[in-house]
Amino acid sequence: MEQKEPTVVDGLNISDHVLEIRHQGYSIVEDFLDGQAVADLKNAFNTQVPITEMRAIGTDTGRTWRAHNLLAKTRAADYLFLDPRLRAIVDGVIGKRSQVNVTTLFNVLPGETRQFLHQDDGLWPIPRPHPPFLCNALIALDDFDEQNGATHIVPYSHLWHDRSIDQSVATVQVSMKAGTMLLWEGAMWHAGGANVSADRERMGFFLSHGVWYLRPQEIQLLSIPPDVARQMPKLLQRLIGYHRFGLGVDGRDPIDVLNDGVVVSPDARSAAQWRAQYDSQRP
Ligand SMILES: O=C(O)CCC(=O)C(=O)O
Repeated sequence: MEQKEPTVVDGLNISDHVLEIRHQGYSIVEDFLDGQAVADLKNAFNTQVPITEMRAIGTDTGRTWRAHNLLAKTRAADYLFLDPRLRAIVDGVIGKRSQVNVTTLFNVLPGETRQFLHQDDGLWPIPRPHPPFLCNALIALDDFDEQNGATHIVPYSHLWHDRSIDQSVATVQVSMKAGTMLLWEGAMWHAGGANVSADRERMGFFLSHGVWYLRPQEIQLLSIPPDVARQMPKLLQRLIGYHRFGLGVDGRDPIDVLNDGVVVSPDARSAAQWRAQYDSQRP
């Protein structure tokens, strides 16, 4: 059988990562960001982004700070969504024309407890088995290790369509250096770990993509005001939901409508006007 050439983007073997995600549920891209990029993101997040305490997914200590809806709050991360390596992996896992599902910055402080194991695709009531429809990426902005609560994952569990999880199942904790990206298929069971370190925070940037035809968890079209969306590069506008689909907005490309605010087709006229035109053209 003829071997297909692997897809390589900016030196990264995309085919390998896509196959790993399909096969074992996750994959790890080392050195996805360099030290300067990590420092810039941390600085932007520490100074620009309003944070809330998260009490959910089995934790109620308030020791996790979270900011969602990041694309409404900072421009510092736009380029990550456009990164050709990330785009190629997402395309390979869930297909082309995906959209942003969730954007989250989190910082897990010492004293935080472990989350319960959960599947991110469980929010959509779609019977299993189903094709993968979420591709998640988590970029470490601090070194993650067992002390500060590195993410727990259950490899291969994205294929467990016929059983619910036993919360005491064996997990793997993903230790990774700042700048590394962990990717996983939305059906894989995972959980944030307990931060038992004395004084080490664990900051991460979570970007989740979904297929373009399901409602994203964060309604990007509402969460990001049009004034903000207008400043974005066109590809990012498509990714937050201004994608071409069916009739668009009265037949127009949603990006044209974002730019000019015209929601009624310029060709549209009342039936009386159309009738008058037909009548005037009648021989
Ligand atoms: O803390 C982590 O590493 C993962 C967090 C997570 O899965 C979540 O908050 O849904």
